[in-house]
Amino acid sequence: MRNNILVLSLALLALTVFLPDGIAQDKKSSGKRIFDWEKAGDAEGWAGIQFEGAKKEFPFIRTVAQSDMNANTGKGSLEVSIESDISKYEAAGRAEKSFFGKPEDWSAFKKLTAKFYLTPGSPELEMQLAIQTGDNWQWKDGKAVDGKAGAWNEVSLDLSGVKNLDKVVSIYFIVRSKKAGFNEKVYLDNVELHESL
Ligand SMILES: [Ca+2]
Repeated sequence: MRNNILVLSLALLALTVFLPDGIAQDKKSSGKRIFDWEKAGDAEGWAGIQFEGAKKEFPFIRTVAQSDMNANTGKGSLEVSIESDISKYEAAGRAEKSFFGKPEDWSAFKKLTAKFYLTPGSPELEMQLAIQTGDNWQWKDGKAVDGKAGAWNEVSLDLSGVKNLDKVVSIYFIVRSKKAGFNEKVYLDNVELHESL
């Protein structure tokens, strides 16, 4: 019996020490992770802006792809490539994931968070999360956050008071430039839902 306990303790110790980073971080997280981009080549349904009409307002996202260049959790993230035109000062880019056809129920949650990485030397960029809910696709966006270059930053969206949260039809990651004219890659990772603010 004592031997069994010893073996079990050693096994648990080994697990704690040798657990891969991603799994260890899962244990520490307080939220429910909904996007992590850990599978090579899998953007998890995310894309650059899809609606032709909205492209006038959000013209800068060129490509969106899973990447192993930078990660906040695990080894992968979503690489969002942006190309800003000098003539479109303060316009924004938008990456998105549609749940249309299979809406998500987020009614148990109060906050949505995501981490984004700006490369060292990145121009000043501002990030914002947004969602659409219900049959009339009601738009709700969060507070815009100034990103710090060379660091992971957090952006969040307060879900309390959002109507039709049991029917989330889309989620958006918005990038806005305060300076015109640049080519840049921004990394998005660790998108989580939280039960408290
Ligand atoms: Ca990840």
